[in-house]
Amino acid sequence: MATTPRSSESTNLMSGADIVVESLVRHGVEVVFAYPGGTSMPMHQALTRQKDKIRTILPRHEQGGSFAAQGLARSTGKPGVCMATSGPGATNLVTAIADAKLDSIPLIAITGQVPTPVIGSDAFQETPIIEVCRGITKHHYLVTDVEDLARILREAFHIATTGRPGPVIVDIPKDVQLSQTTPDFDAPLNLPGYRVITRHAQPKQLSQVVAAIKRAKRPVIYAGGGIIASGAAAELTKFAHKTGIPVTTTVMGLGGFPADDPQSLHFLGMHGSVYANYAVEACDLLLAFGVRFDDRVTGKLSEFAKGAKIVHIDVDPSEINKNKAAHIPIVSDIKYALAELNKLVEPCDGLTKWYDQIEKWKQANPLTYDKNSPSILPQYAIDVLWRKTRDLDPIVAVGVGQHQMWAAQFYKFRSPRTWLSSSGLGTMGFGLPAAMGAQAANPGRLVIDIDGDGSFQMNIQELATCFCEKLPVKVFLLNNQHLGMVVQWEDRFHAGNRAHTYLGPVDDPEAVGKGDGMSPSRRYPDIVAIAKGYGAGGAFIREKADLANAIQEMIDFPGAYVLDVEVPYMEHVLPMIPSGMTPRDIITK
Ligand SMILES: Cc1ncc(C[n+]2csc(CCOP(=O)(O)OP(=O)(O)O)c2C)c(N)n1
Ligand SMILES: [Mg+2]
Repeated sequence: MATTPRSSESTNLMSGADIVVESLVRHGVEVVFAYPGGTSMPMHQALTRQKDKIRTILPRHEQGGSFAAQGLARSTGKPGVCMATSGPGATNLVTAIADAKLDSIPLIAITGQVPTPVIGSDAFQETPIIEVCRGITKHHYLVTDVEDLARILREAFHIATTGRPGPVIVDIPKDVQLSQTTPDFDAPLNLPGYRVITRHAQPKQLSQVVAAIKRAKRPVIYAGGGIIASGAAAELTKFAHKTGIPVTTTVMGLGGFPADDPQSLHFLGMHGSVYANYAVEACDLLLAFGVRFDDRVTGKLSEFAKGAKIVHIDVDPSEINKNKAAHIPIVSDIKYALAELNKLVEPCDGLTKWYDQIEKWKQANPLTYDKNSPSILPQYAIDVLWRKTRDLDPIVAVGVGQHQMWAAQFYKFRSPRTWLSSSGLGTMGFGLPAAMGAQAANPGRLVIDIDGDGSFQMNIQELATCFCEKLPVKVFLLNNQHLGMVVQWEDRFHAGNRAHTYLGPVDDPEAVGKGDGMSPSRRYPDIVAIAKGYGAGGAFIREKADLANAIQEMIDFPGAYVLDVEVPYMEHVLPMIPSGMTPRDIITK
């Protein structure tokens, strides 16, 4: 098919850099997060030529840009695109690429590389980024010929977005960006080893599932990120309502089933609800949909759902029987499988006893906290935030740590793609840039980053991007002045010995565990001053009575805003099943 010339009026010749940008346009990319440097400048120049079609956002750190691309991808389901220069620019993308791999997020990372004649010579800003990323990408390319470029970018989008999604890195030497050719944007894909046979559950397999459901007395649905990735939340909800089977989700699956639905058991695993973990332990049928039996979910694998028949449906065949053998293994897109099952299943009868048991567990061990605490407990803060914002349909991003788990417990997510969490890799610093990317992709929507002070400070520089790019992200900072999650492990497993988990000056008593457990007398750093320095709004609160109004002010503020909430640091995320243990070892106090 003929292509539109961009670099030259009289011929179809285009530079490699223009081919890259034109490919992005043709794949429907509207926003890229790109930080320039010597070897990527031609692509930035090309981006300016298509600025009416693609918004280029300059993050303040490549890691921020790559997590912003993830925020876009996670909130929309479309592939996120980030770009960096060679060497340090490229290595700054590595964490977000690894993160996207573990959470199956479609991410296209485009890097500049030193010119092909000097590759391998330790040239200035040369790193073999493809070698670095080999084990953490779904696929990777070093483009050595401009003739391949248009096809490779097609392949990159195809691979990132089909089957089980994931990150693809495309490394493009500067001379390839500058070379000219007549591109064929419709060149056939050359992927002999990658065939997306649309994987569909077979009728025979589905009837096995239906039969298993009929026989079950204590069934549980264990639903994961696959539900979100395949857009199957509606099918899952219909399936659960039709059969009456209770649903627990993974952290990645939050929003895949409404948390305020009476059939919801909330999330399971290390910090999941007691009743979800007990239900999975006691169930006789485990319907594992779009999950990977991660160790944070299973604890001691051999004990996990020990007495249950396991149905495992996943699009990625390598997940089947990886950690846990399935009695009915099915390789299928979960949306398709659920839609087909919904035609076949009937209401399960005889679940009354099972629900009575679950209700007893719920009554005995609800997700709760000390409502009489004089200070703002982080759980309370999230509970109030949820009540004040739930009808505004916000997107919520989080950092990693206690605040993340409390957000998962107390913000009751109702719909997919409203919860953005670095789950598999657990990357601190994810929250603010992910929120920023979600905001860029969802203008006008309320986007909140529920963050911890440690995590927030890992990508705090993105406040500048939020201000300069007019992305009115709201940071709800649960500031305990500590690396709270590590403090919790110190308390539980190391007799409370503080080992570099206090975020204030080393001569403060808290640095050696001599604080009062509430809040250090001087707070560090001055978060509101930093926020204002970046041009954002900000306020500090420590009184319960001020919380609701402060949240309202945050929402009403026209731009980016940081609400610095003082929370005590002695609070632990409960329940907790210590690593490698079972629901019988659950800690609830
Ligand atoms: C990049 C990175 N470094 C270290 C860790 C280990 N880690 C997990 S949670 C945590 C503490 C997080 O502190 P903060 O963001 O303040 O959250 P809090 O637990 O206090 O709510 C640390 C250090 C991590 N997950 N990611
Ligand atoms: Mg903290």
